[in-house]
Amino acid sequence: MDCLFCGIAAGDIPSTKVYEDELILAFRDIAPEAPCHVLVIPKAHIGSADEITPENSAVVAHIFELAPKIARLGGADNGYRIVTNCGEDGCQSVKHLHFHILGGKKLPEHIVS
Ligand code: DGP
Repeated sequence: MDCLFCGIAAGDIPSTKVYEDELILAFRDIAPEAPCHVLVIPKAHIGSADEITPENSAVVAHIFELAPKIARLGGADNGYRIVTNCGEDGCQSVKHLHFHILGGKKLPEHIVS
């Protein structure tokens, strides 16, 4: 499968790592929209939020358990926002489940402008 984030998870494509363990990788977004803009991915391929199932959802819980630590490591020390885009209307551009952790500044109140 030709997947950019699988390539990053495997270390074949370079990224700026923020956190890694056996299940997940967190790395800085290539086009940051906030001082802290970290992407958190499961290492095992899941296409999007649409593909989360009872069989693979433990890694999603793991990501949310680690989110406070990853946010702090990424530079968000006064709160943060977690976003996942899904599908066409959600403007998902990379078809590997990822959570944006955004912070390091006061974010816009409205997510949809
Ligand atoms: P989304 O639109 O939710 O699918 O977000 C995909 C994000 O991935 C987008 O904010 C830019 C980021 N991105 C795309 N290609 C790369 C890359 O090669 N390296 C890194 N670090 N981020 C990337």
